Amino acid sequence: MSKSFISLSPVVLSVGAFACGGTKAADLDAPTTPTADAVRLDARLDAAPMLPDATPANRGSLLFDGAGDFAQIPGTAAISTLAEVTVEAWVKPMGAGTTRTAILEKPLTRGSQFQLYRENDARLFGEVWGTGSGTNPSTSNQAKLAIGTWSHIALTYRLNTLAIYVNGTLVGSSPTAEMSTALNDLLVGKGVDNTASFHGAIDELRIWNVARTQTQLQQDRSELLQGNEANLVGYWTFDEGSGDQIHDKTVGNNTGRLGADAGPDSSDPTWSTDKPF
Ligand SMILES: [Ca+2]
Ligand SMILES: [Ca+2]
Repeated sequence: MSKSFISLSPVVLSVGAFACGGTKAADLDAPTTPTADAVRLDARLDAAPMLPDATPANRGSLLFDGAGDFAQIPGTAAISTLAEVTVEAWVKPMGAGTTRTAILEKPLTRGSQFQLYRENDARLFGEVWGTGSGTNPSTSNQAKLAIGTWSHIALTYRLNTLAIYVNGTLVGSSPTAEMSTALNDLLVGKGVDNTASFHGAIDELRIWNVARTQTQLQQDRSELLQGNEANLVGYWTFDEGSGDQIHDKTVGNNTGRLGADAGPDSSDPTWSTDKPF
């Protein structure tokens, strides 16, 4: 019987013990110490490369160059025809950060159904527009979106009240007109006007058909979702890593695209392995 045979199999050892005639079965209950072979096996396992996570295989985000990069998501009824809404994402601004930059906008013919942007002094701004000219309530806050740091941002609207959050903290709230809706496409990384395109990374874009509570935002912001959560009507994780499409993990299956057209173009954001959590 070989040494390695004994070290790897106590059951076989009991057979071998009688075969060898020198060991009682009771000795098998005694504490054992690693054999040299077992130690070498452990060493090989320790040296083996780590396998990547199975699901999702390679998470990441989208990186916008601040020179026109954007993504566009079809304005389906599921993300447009809403009495309430929550829009949330993770953002990591880069560059000088001294100009007003769009983060996302769901435009109306005039104004925005909802919009989030970073003001030139780094404050987060949110807007929801009602019907009628000049009705463009907005809210702002003193919490600034730091350059080079991931921040979770959220906008909620319910019963003529708009609120915005940074990292789960309520940083602004104001009364609004009733939110207008339209089946216009959602723009990510750029706005329709008065804003520069976003420079930095964006990830984990989520749209809900209810105004989520602060507690809900805090609980889920650093957790991946399944896509089948109640009231979740759009969920883009930006984990594709290649190609021109961004996939919605909800039943809506609302596939968006990078840039100005369905193929590679100069306004495509680039895939990044950076991610907020
Ligand atoms: Ca991601
Ligand atoms: Ca494209």
